Order: sequence, then C-alpha cells, then structure tokens
Amino acid sequence: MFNNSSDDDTPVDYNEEVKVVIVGESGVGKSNIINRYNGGQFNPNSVPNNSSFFMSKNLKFGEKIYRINLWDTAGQEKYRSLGRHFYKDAYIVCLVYDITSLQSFEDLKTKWYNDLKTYGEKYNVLAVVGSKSDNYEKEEVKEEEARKYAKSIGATYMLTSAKTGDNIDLLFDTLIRQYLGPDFVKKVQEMKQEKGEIQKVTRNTILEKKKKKKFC
Ligand SMILES: Nc1nc2c(ncn2[C@@H]2O[C@H](COP(=O)(O)OP(=O)(O)OP(=O)(O)O)[C@@H](O)[C@H]2O)c(=O)[nH]1
Ligand SMILES: [Mg+2]
Repeated sequence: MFNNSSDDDTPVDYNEEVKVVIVGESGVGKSNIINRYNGGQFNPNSVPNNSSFFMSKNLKFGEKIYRINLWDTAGQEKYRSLGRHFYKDAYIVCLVYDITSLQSFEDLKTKWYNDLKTYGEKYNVLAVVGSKSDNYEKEEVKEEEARKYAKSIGATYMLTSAKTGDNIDLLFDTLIRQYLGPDFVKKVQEMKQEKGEIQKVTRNTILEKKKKKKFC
C-alpha cells in the first residue's frame, strides 16, 4: 500500500517521509556527504551553497518504504538565518565538523548546536559527524573529544569521508534506524550484517589501509 496523497494525484512510491537536515560550517563537506550518499562522485572542486537543496532517496525498512528527504544547507554566515527554518520540522539532524579544522568543531558546539536548540522543534535523532577522515594526518580535533561531546548532547558520533565513502551509508542507515525505533535497529542490522552489506570503518581500518598502500 503506497501513499497516494501527492498534490497532483500522481501515485507516490513510498509510505512515509522523513526529513533529515545537515548543518555545519561552510567547507566541512556537507554537500559532498549528501552527494556521495546519493551515489554521486566526490567533487574536489565543489562550490559553497547559496541556498538549501534537498535530495530524496527511497529506502525499504521492514515492510515499509520511506522517502528520506535530505536537506543540504548553506554553511556561510550570510545564509545562516535562511537555513534556520529547515530545522523546524526535521526529525533527524546531522551536525558536521571537519576533523582538520578545530574552528569548525568549535562552531558546531556553539553556533550550530545553539541554532538547533533554538529552532529545532521535532528532532529526536541527532548526530555529530566528523568529516574528511581521509585527511587523518591533518587532524585537529581528537576523535575521543568529539565522541565525548556527542555523548554529552545525546548524539550519535560518526567519522566519515565523502572522498573514500567511508561510513557515509552507515551514517544515514544508523540514523534512520534510530528514528524508526529499537525493533528495526535489531532486525535490519542483523539482516544487513548477514548479507555483508554493512562494514564499519574505524580509525584502525583507515590506518591499516594506509599501511597496506605504502607496502604495495
Ligand atoms: N579530503 C576531503 N575533502 C573533502 C571531503 N569532503 C569535502 N571535501 C572538500 O571540502 C570542500 C568543501 O566541500 P563541500 O561539500 O562543498 O562543503 P559544504 O559543507 O557543503 O560547504 P557550504 O556549501 O559552503 O556550506 C571541497 O573542496 C571538497 O572537495 C572529504 O571527505 N575529504
Ligand atoms: Mg554545500
């Protein structure tokens, strides 16, 4: 049974919509994260957003099809106030910082989280996302510190790279499962692990990959 309630009476191929909003300083890699999740290539020359865009993806969990609407917001200060109303009806929010920029982490803790607390009305799933994990050598924010902070605000922590694709699918998969509730978490995780669809990338796997490369 699909939801047939689109404005123009065209049948739509999902049962429920879920709004996800991604915020953080300009240049942390929000657009690349979304693009990568949508099956796109990493863009080394991406330009800053001058407005917010959304991309949709249908995912099947259990018996239902969910339309995930991912809102990519503009991080530049001049657009900050425009993005605020996107928090209002978002259920899932990702706060992104760049692991090579301490400033981006400080801004996440002050500007972006404060905006969310002020304007977010419905969110119940929150993530702190460290981006550009491929740039591990230039790390300015210790993973442990970011994890600790995430825990303190009740957020899930994830270290990602839009360049390599590490943990991008896992990030959204985890958040959507959290949104759907504990029964789904268990059921879907078991299913995906059985199929070998989920492989968690940790800091150690990144280092091992690099070591292997050196010896090749
Ligand atoms: N090495 C590396 N570079 C990245 C990664 N993700 C993004 N970048 C680079 O970081 C820069 C900014 O990326 P964007 O995705 O445009 O950043 P944004 O957060 O969307 O920026 P605004 O739209 O201005 O808010 C670009 O040069 C990207 O190529 C990553 O995972 N690894
Ligand atoms: Mg962008």
